[in-house]
Amino acid sequence: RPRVFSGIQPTADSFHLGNYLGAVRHWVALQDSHDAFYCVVDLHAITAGHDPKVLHQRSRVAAAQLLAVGLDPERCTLFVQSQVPEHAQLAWVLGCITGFGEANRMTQFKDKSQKQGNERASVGLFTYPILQAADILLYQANAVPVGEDQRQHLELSRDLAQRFNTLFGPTFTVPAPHIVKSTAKITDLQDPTAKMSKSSSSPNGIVDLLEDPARSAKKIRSAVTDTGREIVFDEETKPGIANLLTIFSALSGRGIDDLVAAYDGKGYGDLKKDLAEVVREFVVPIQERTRSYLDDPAQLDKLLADGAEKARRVAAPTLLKAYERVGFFPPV
Ligand code: AQP
Repeated sequence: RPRVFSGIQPTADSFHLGNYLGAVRHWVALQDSHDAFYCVVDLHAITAGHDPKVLHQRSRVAAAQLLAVGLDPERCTLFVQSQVPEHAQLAWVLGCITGFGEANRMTQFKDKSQKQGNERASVGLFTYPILQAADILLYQANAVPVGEDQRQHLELSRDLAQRFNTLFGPTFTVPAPHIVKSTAKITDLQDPTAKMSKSSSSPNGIVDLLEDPARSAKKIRSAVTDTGREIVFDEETKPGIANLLTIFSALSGRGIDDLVAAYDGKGYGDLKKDLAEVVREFVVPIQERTRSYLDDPAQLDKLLADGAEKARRVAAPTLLKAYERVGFFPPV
């Protein structure tokens, strides 16, 4: 079976609809057709400053949410990145074949470092995409389900795989992005031209999976739309309505055309009210399941440790091969 790998950062108390619709929903779907490895990337989560206790808890909550939305440890390998040391080990090697200018062209680094102030941005934030390449290449992944914002990082992973293979001999599978266009960029409810983002959206721009659905309803009601009245799907002229229709369609399984026809003659208020209800129905069971996983942290930690052991069975031989290729001694 082809292999997939993807990761998500435990940088907030909850995932948002962008994370779910852009990426995690596809992780769930790919479990049956692929040999799937999914990771809570806590090494990535410390690149912009963090509180250790908060990070630890967020990693657990992230894992619990992934299980709650449908990842099944019997059908995929779910683990926390820091329990598999090979990620950091391979990242060093890949960093040494990455050009400084090449890394400097990553737009996510430019955006995030600008926001933090260039002097304060960490070297870890700069090398983040190299660690991400290591994450993917360690598992010889054929495909990587992510949102549109990760396309450039994926391109770097491909370049590094090809470069390593050329320099030192065939070692890594060259991974392809798996980006599902219709939901690849869920936008901020308050700024429908920007992506919904844990770190840069305002709280009112994000719908979190674990928040009170009454709160989500309020945010959806106050989502920025245009001054028109007609419900049509047009990302250029009506990005706010297009975003609400995209979310509605993805969560309900109804086609966009079907929704547009159903709301013919109705107003934005009706659409928003019904979408809030769809969101509520979707998140309530997820919240219940998340809570039940978190009720037994020992069991959850055990499940993650088992996942890490399974992951290492693939990661360790890949690292060994890469070490041999570059002339290192094997890990003892
Ligand atoms: N708005 C989005 N639409 C579609 N997909 C999205 N993803 C994130 N935002 C959207 C996808 O979610 C996966 C996990 O994201 P991440 O935790 O690695 O961080 P990110 O991509 O940087 O997402 P955020 O929410 O913007 O977090 P911060 O602000 O912490 O950086 C990825 O596959 C991503 O594409």
